[in-house]
Amino acid sequence: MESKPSTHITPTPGLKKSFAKVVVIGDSGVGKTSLIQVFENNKFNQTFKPTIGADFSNKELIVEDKLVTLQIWDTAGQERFQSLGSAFYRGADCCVLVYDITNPLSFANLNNWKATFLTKSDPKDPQTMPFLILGNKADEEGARKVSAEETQRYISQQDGTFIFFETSAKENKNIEDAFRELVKKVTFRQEKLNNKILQDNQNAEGAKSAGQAVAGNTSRRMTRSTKTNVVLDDKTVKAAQEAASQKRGCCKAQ
Ligand SMILES: Nc1nc2c(ncn2[C@@H]2O[C@H](COP(=O)(O)OP(=O)(O)OP(=O)(O)O)[C@@H](O)[C@H]2O)c(=O)[nH]1
Ligand SMILES: [Mg+2]
Repeated sequence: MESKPSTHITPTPGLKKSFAKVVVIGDSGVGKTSLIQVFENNKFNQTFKPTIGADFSNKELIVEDKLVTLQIWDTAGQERFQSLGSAFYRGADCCVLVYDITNPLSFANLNNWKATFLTKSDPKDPQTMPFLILGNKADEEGARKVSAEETQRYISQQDGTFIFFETSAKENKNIEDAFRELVKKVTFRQEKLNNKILQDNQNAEGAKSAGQAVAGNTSRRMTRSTKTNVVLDDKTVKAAQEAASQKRGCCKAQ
């Protein structure tokens, strides 16, 4: 595995920053490396040099009010490297699935790639994991074997978040647009997951404070929970009261 040079944007003051790990997978020869190189450096290479293991590089993009650093993992499509998977996939925020519109087998294999990705990356919330599907080599219209409708049909049968673009690394077609759409989905998901973590923490803190308050020293504890902005609903208070009374019951019995 090798790390490639990063492409940087000088940040404007006030711009929020975020980070996303992007894993690019698909059969060997579909154009994963080519798409990434065109996206990052606008360079297309006609010669096929299969990726060994995986490479990663950083690319910065400004999307809406955020400067997003994409850490893009370019993985090898060749079968002999598949046992290396987990380390590259772990912690991914999204997945780019690439097929070649002139190669039906590469399209048929998308489902296996997707399943492997979900198994190896083991995300917290697999249902909301964003997938970007790229039907590459769209410049080879005469040799097309997979229609856009077929891909749309495949997507309509899947659960989850899918974006689809036909791209050409050779003609630099749709690549940046596709990544921008992906970043929007990733950012949206990250915000939702962060809010959920925040909410869970607040609920836990709220239940803890309520339990302590009911167990004794009510006024001091309630002041503390007010300070941390914890809003206690009736259910939480009741659960805390029950927990506190059970604790007292247990202690009395001893
Ligand atoms: N016509 C055409 N050829 C392309 C396009 N993208 C890639 N290629 C060619 O397809 C071949 C394979 O491209 P790569 O990007 O190396 O494929 P890969 O998916 O990274 O393959 P592995 O690293 O083995 O997994 C190369 O010869 C590229 O020049 C495209 O959009 N159009
Ligand atoms: Mg490659």
